[in-house]
Amino acid sequence: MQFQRKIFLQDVSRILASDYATDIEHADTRELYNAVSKAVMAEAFAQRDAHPEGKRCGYFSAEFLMGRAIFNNLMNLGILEEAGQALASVGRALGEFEEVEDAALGNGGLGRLAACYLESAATMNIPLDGYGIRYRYGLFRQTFVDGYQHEEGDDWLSWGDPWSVRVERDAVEVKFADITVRAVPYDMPIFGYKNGVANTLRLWSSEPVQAFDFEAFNDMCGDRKAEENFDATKICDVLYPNDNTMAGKMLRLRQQYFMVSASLQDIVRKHKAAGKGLKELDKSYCFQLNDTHPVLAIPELLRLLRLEGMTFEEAFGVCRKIFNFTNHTIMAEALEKWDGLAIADLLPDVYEQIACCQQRLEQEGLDPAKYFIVRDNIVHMANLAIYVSAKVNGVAEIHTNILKTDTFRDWYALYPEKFVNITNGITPRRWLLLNNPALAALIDEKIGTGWHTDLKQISAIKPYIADMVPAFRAIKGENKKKLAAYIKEHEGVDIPANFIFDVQVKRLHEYKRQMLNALSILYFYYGIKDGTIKDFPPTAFIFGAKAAPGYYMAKAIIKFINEVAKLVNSDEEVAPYMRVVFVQNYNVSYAEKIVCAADVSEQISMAGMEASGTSNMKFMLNGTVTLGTLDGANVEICEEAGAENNYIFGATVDEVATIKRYYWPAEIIEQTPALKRALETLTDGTFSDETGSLAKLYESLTAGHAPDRYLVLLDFIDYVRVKEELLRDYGSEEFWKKCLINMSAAGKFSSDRSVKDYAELIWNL
Ligand code: 26W
Repeated sequence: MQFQRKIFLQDVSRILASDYATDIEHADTRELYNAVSKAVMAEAFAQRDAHPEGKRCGYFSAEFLMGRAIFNNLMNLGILEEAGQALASVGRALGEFEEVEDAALGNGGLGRLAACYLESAATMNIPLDGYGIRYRYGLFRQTFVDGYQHEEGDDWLSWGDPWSVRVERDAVEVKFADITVRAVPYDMPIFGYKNGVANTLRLWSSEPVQAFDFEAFNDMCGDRKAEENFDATKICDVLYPNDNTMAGKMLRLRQQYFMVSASLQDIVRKHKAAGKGLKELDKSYCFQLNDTHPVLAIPELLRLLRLEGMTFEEAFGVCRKIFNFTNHTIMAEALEKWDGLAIADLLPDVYEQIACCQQRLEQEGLDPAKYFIVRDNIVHMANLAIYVSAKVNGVAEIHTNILKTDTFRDWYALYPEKFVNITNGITPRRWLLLNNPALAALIDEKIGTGWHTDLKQISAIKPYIADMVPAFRAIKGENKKKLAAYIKEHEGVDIPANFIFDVQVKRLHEYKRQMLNALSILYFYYGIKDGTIKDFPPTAFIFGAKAAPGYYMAKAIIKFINEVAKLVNSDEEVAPYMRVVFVQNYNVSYAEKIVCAADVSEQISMAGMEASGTSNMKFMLNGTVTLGTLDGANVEICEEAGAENNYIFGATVDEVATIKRYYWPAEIIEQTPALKRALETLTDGTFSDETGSLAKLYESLTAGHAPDRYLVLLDFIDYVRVKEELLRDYGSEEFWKKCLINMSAAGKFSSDRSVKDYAELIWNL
């Protein structure tokens, strides 16, 4: 984008005057943020390139975890420096916008992946648009009170939403059995990196069909209308904070239908208005279903096409060409199943299409024990998606293999050609250029800038690795100082910047095994205290994670780690060796600060459980070694960078399968006194916990008919062995080279590569 300082400042001043009755000198941060953003939006619109004709893909997702837009947008428009200088020239600073709230319309990996894909598609000039929900409140804000997680509403719109445009003319009505609501789209441009491309993220907001009915309100019997108003806006009120667990709530079903119905009605209407026939809809569009959350799109499109006069078979044929399905987890509790009666009650016409799909499946004469969409009145959304989709994909090689051989093995036997793997990726713009400009500049200096949009080129850094170590260390050191200062300010904990930064940041889940990390910390702590561990390399153990508000064990683990932190950080004897901090409200913006400052990337899920992981890729790209299991994309990270340059431990997927059959952790505990000691802190009064949640945690690991579901205790010994080896390697020339080898081998994990794979293998764009 062309940038002229004078015009830019004039635009900002004019918006400040018209919208806020203020000027650059007096505007508060929020006012200035809105004015700057709107000025850039208007200019980007004025300078936009013509929209390319041709087939487009719609990425249907209940979540888009966009984070903060302003810095990324200025960067991608190529005006980050200029805008910063312009503001500085009038006594303001871009840095002020560090306060701006993230758009956290997603939970974790699945939502952030959608955001990376939109950015990469725009940068690769692939016509991909996102479709989702404009939640009034995003993922909750997390604080800790006495070590327990507290949740508050995430009022992200209080900062304004200058990057979205409300498109009144595209509003549609969405009908439920009991109520009709109006869906109004808000379009957010997704700018490609310095290429003039803007794709769209279209987020739907629900509103009452009629404007407020004052007469009905005055007339006290007007209850029905009042209720309608209430229900309509409620649909988009808040993002469900569950990650990996299905809750069969009617409101969630409404959200899912609302989003896909609005998107498809809009698309069908536009297609018809362009004078094209609906039998050719798949020539103009294809849709990617981001997990099962948007799978109601299938029966909804069937319904819409039949309303237009197509037969079921004709409509089914279109759907089978147009839809594709991505699975993001194999956890049984995450696979969505809806009560058929609930769907039939709320959406009778949609349910009818689901029933027709089931009937069609039955007519194929397949084994009904293996192939069903509706069984015992339960609708299995993944089965519906697989049956009707053209392509089904997993998100890392190991994950796709598990889908083929286990989770969906019967479907794979039936449709082997449907299943493909597309390994996840991350955008190197946000996750290196933006969050780690000094390291990016160092790479540019050695190999030029081609890697910005072709990450494979980063391998050209290999010959320079030995020379780069001092500069790399200096950059990492600076990033660590900044993070330490930020943590001091926000968490009140002192982290010496010369300590090793050992980091585990991701959603809190038992399968991700934050507990394993926590127990190892106690093991080191007591080892240092009783002298069995000598010269422990000074390490700061850093955690960040939100727990779903209803996930009891996850919240207990947060409490436990906060208690461990309190114990360690208040012990002067171990102060030279360790610190522990659990940062509050971990989000995209916090991740940007953490990822560039980490020395160790903890990716320690039980093998087979983490579909891919994407933070593992972010750390790798920023020159961090992985301490991890052979799970998800860790496997491919080792293939690319060499297992010898990472720290791998624990049972493999095959071992997990055999061990689980006879697993009994009591023996392990008895044979490992140091582990026993760490575990007993959960019950022996070391920590205060009036809720009894720590005792429950102890129970889940040691008691019941299936203790320690995720093999924390089984992998413990190997984990601490490899972890100690890593910490003792730290600081050697060899160690720094490992960091840089990982960075140089991260090419595969660009989401540019992922979206190109989708475009080629699935979307045929
Ligand atoms: C119905 C409730 C629910 C909500 C979210 C079920 C499942 C989910 C997601 C599938 C959870 C998720 O984010 N999965 C993660 O997806 C990432 C992107 O593919 C992967 O990298 C992670 O390994 C996977 O856990």
